Amino acid sequence: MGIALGSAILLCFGTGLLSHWIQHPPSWFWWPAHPVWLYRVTQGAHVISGVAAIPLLLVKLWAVYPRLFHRPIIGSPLRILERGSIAILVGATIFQLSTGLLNIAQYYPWKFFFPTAHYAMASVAVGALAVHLAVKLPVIRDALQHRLVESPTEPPADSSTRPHISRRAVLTGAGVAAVAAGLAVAGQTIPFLRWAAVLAPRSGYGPQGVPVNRSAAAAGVGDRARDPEYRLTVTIGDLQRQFTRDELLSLPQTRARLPIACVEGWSAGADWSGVRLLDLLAAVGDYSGGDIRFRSLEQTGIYGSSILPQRHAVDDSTLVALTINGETLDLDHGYPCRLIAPNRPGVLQTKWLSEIEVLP
Ligand SMILES: Nc1nc2c(c(=O)[nH]1)N[C@H]1C(S)=C(S)[C@@H](COP(=O)(O)O)O[C@H]1N2
Ligand SMILES: [Mo]
Repeated sequence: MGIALGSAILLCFGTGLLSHWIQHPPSWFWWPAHPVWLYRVTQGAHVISGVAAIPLLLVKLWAVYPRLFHRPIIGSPLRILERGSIAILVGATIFQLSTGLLNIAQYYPWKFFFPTAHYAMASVAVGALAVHLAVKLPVIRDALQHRLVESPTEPPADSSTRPHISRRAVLTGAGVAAVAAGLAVAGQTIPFLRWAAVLAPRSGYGPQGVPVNRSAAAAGVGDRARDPEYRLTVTIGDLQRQFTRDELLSLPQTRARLPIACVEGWSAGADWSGVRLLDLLAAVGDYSGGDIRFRSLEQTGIYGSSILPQRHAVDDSTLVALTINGETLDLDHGYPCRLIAPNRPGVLQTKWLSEIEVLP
């Protein structure tokens, strides 16, 4: 159980850290534009491993909870360290898995900012896990070296008050539950498993075959997005130019097949067309490199702007998209135009663009 749970938690931690770095890149961090589906896979793995860890954690807690009442309750410093780290590990893990589950259901019954709290608590959980593994190393080594034998006639003393269930039954049950839980969300990332995605709120189809994260009405941009006076402002240093949607359509159009991969785990591929970012910049002035800021008509909220690293900006498939799956972009998908770039988290694919600016 420990190995299965630990593997799920470490996979979840690693992919979560990666997603955090992509969204808040440290100076040393490097994330490629290709393959375009990589973030889709890592973030899908993040959510699937997190959800699969829930039944594993429950079974593990069920298996060990009688030890909570072992004497002495406090004991030696080593024992305090052992039990203290388990308390922190269990608390932090329950926090991570339950808030993560509520987040993918888009239900936020709390006051704190989810990404910050989830990121901070991940360090606590993994730190406590490291202490726990260090303290238990002798037990783990022993358990892995010796084949454990079932002894249905002689249940261990501390389980005498509980019905005896064979190890095999517990492990099989936990495995089935973990696979079922994983399957229940996997369909939002893996198309042929969509039928099984009963726990995946975004696995259904939205307009033009792609789910919608935040609608134009929710973002309060409907009127300005449809306004005939709409302009997209593009700035490179001292140079600035404004484009109507028709002017964008009159520039050379480029097509790209790219997924939207939401941090919440759902993803969907789509055929996009619009103006290649490099072509748009060339219509304004000389782009000599640098990161690029995209601002939305949506001015409130943290998803109203995003920064695109130069590596993605120069990629041929990075578009200011005007169509999706052969149709004019739906208002909810970002009409009049939106950013779509390869191998990026959905939160950074800014919709309802109003300004694009090359940063110094
Ligand atoms: N302006 C703006 N752009 C946004 C968002 C938003 O809330 N506001 N949500 C982002 C998120 S979290 C995702 S997953 C994608 C989803 O794009 P879609 O709704 O077209 O599928 O849009 C991104 N772009
Ligand atoms: Mo998202």
